[in-house]
Amino acid sequence: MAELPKYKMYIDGKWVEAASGEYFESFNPFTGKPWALIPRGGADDAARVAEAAYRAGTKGDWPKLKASQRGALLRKLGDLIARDAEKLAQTEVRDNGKLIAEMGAQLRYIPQWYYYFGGLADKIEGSVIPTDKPEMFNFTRHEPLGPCLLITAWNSPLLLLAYKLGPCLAAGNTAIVKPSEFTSASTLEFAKLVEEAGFPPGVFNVVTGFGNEIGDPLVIHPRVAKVAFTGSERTGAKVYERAAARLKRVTLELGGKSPNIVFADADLDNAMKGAISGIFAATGQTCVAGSRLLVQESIHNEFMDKLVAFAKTARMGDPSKLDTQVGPVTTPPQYKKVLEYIDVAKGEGATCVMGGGPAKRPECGEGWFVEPTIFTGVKNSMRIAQEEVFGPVLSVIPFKDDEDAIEIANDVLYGLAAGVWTQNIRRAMTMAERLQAGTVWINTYRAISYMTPFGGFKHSGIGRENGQEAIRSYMQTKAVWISTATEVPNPFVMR
Ligand code: TXE
Repeated sequence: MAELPKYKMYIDGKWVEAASGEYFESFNPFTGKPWALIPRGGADDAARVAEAAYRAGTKGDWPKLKASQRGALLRKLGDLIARDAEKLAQTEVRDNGKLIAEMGAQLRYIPQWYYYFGGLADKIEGSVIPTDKPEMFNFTRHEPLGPCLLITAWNSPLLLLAYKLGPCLAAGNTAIVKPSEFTSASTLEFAKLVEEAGFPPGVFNVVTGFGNEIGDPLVIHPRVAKVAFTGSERTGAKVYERAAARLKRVTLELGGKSPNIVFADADLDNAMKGAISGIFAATGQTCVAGSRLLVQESIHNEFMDKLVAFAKTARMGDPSKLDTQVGPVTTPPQYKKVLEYIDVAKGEGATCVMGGGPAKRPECGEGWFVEPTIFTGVKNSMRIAQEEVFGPVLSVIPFKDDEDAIEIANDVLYGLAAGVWTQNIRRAMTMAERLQAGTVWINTYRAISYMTPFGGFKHSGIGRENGQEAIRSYMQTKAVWISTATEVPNPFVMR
């Protein structure tokens, strides 16, 4: 068998192997076979990259750059991503099995993050405070935090990175990126573009490996000032705890169990497409998946007939083909988890009206495919209604009226997103106000933008990414006092 291509990590402007010299395999979810070798970083690599990122943030060219020069570098990086969007998208598809149609669109959109935050870099202004102290000039500066650890998940590696890296570098920090061990290749390809854009060495670094081997040593490393994390609730809580003990800044973007609510007065054809895009797009592997479909009782049967008929037409198969609609699940543990949840739902007494197991179709080859699955008769107290599956499994829960919908929708630990389908503006506005979620979509689903804050209520996370407020979470405020008095007054009394 031909030897697999070997990737290198990017530390301090150099392409390096792990200190151990070890590699691990990255798999293609469509073929189920390994296609690349990724360096297996560990504690020594963590120490090395943390020092490099600290050095680059305190000495050398980066801290000397003006904010507009940082912005120009980010915009140049945006241009390079636009140039190589297709190639990067193909790498992501090979690694995470998501559709080329979806990853291509994402990659063509990602440059906007670097243009937007590049533009924001030189618009971060402090203020002059008309202090009540006599003979005193008082102003504020907004300064970077230092090395930021950006930990990403496997579902959309470069998009999740853009959420973090744009504001991180615009604010003048340095970055250490730790992509998921399942999908490291696209971030390593991306590092080549950062190098080409001309960022000084050590400003942007990528290390690869497993969470407990290189992720944790970085989370607790004294040089790391902030951790920005996207992943599971469980790992997020661990990262939070480990970082809190060392008083680090943390932002967390975790999972969800988002309600997608269809009222009887909705345009039912549109609502049906919204339900599909909420759960079967990206094979359900998205943090905002509308995995709890709440349908008003009076239209339940009519709506379900429409939904099932449409869902049955979904084309499964090779994610690198443009007309494929449902691809494989990204990882073997995820495949196992999704199938286990299907069994849990059956055991709990939910009715499986579609799918309900592995997809053994010829077009699915040896890949990790699960049939698009729909359960009706789900009670909100069931595990299948409360826990994140992160796969193509939809739980349908009937509701009576507006109050009932709100109660069911909010009765969950998560609060990342919610969808509402109605033609009544008063109802839409009430829902927007009362749903406990960081994002509420009315008559649409899965819309995101670099301009719009994104993040979770409750267990879905801490802090917000995207939009102008994101940059503040990568900065700290310093107050500067300058005395214009000719004499220092009584030194024993506070001024
Ligand atoms: O996530 P993890 P996994 C959910 C989804 C899925 C589950 C598991 O429900 O089934 O998470 O996925 C790094 N210190 N989401 O196992 O473990 C790890 O290497 C520091 C929701 O991939 O949370 C990877 O880079 N880092 C999610 C990242 O954390 C550690 C998207 C995420 O891994 C670490 C993906 C440690 N101790 C999965 N342990 C979303 N919010 O969209 C692991 N990591």
